[in-house]
Amino acid sequence: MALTVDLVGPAPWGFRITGGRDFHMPIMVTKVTEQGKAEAANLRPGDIIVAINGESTEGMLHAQAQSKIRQSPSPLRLQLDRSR
Ligand code: LEU
Repeated sequence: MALTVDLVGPAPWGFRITGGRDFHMPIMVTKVTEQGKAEAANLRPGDIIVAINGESTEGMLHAQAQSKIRQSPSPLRLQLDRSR
């Protein structure tokens, strides 16, 4: 299922990611901190991040995705693909 979440900042947002072009894997949420901003926005481990503030993550290196998330203004808008 495709969905969009808006995280109310500022950073830190309270989640971790894995993947990226350099890992030949999609950018995926691995950990959501309890009572953090990501949890408040209902971000979940396993969510695939398809776009960051409207920019497709396809072809993004891991460090590039991290940097865009860290430096995002508020809100941080993530387009997600959630399998369950
Ligand atoms: N750990 C960072 C934070 O919670 C996000 C990461 C994807 C750069 O702000």
